[in-house]
Amino acid sequence: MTERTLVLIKPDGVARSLVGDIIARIERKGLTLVALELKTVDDELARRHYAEHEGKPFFPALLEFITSAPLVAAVVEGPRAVAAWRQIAGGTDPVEKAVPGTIRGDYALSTQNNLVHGSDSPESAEREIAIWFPELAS
Ligand code: IDP
Repeated sequence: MTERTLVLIKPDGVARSLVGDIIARIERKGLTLVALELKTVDDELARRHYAEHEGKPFFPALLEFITSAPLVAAVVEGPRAVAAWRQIAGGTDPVEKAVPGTIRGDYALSTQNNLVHGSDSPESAEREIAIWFPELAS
C-alpha cells in the first residue's frame, strides 16, 4: 500500500548545499517525489508544525532555527514511505542514535541542526502535509 510522508531539508541542509545529495538518497531508495518547494517559513507555520514540542526547553531555539533561512519542503510517496524516510534520515541525535550510512549519521553533529525532518507516523504525515501542502490534503 502506498503511503505519503513529509520531508523537510532544514535550513542547515540548504546552507550546506546538501539538497541534491539528500534528494538523491530519497530517489535511490525508490521513493517518489510528489511535491517539492524551497521556502522560508514564518513563526506561525513553524509553531503549528512543531506543536507537540511546545513547552520543551529546546522549543524556542528550534523555532528560531527553522525560521532562520530557506528550507526545502517535500512530499514523497511509496510503500511504507514514513518508515523508509525515517530509516534514511537516521535517529534524532546524529551521534548517539543515527548510524553511519544515514543522512544524519553521515553529515550531522548537532541534535538541533540535524539536517532533515520526517513525519513519525502516517497520522502525523497527514497532519503535516495538510500544513505544508494544503492542496495535497486528503
Ligand atoms: P525527529 O526530528 O527525529 O522526529 P523529534 O523528537 O520530533 O525528532 O524532535 C524534532 C526536532 O527538534 C529534532 O529533529 C531536532 O531538530 C529538535 N530537537 C529534538 N530534541 C532536541 C534536543 O534535545 N535538543 C535540541 N534540539 C532537539
